[in-house]
Amino acid sequence: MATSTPTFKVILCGEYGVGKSSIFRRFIDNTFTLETGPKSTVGLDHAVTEFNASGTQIRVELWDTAGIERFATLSSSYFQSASAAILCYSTTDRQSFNLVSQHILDIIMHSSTARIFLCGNKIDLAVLQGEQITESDVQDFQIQCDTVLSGTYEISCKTGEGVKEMFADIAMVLARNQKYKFDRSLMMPNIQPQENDECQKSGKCCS
Ligand SMILES: Nc1nc2c(ncn2[C@@H]2O[C@H](COP(=O)(O)OP(=O)(O)O)[C@@H](O)[C@H]2O)c(=O)[nH]1
Ligand SMILES: [Mg+2]
Repeated sequence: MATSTPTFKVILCGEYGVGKSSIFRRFIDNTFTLETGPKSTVGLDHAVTEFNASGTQIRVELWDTAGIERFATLSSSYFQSASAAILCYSTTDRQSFNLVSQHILDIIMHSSTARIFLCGNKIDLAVLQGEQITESDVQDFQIQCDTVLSGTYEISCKTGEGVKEMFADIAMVLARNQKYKFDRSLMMPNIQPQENDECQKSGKCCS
């Protein structure tokens, strides 16, 4: 694995039980378990996978909360230098969707340059139980959030539907940022990063 391959830290956020560890498990080895809580924990707090996004090779380092959110608030180191956050809710749990805006505030407060991707999980259950969060709920929320969200997805960790596509799309957005930063540095090689330039320090771009 080439060490020059740019690495992006991506964190999983959202309420307990929405399926963050299940997304993490799909990311690691594309498996799924109906176990919950500590039993569903993979035993790692982060894992790395390489993506080829339209010819640009990048590494995504995905971080899971390991269930801490059930008992305590996440530490600021969890958010530190994150390039992106996958903010999850369950499509069958309205409360988890209602709390998304609170999580957005947390992410922005701790990691002002992280891109936020909204992910509705458990669409397989929505088919069986009737959808709690509809497409128009998500659209209304997107309008309220204006430019805060970089993407929205609906997935099922159980069936795997939409999971690979979501990661490929997030990798594409991150790779595009990287390419933009690289092109800009070629055009303006003499411009040095400012002391307080978060984007430059963390290797991210806020375009
Ligand atoms: N039916 C269904 N259950 C899911 C899905 N994703 C996760 N689960 C289940 O939801 C529960 C909580 O998932 P988990 O990944 O531990 O959530 P976390 O607390 O956010 O990490 C577990 O029992 C999972 O098996 C899904 O897409 N469909
Ligand atoms: Mg978990």
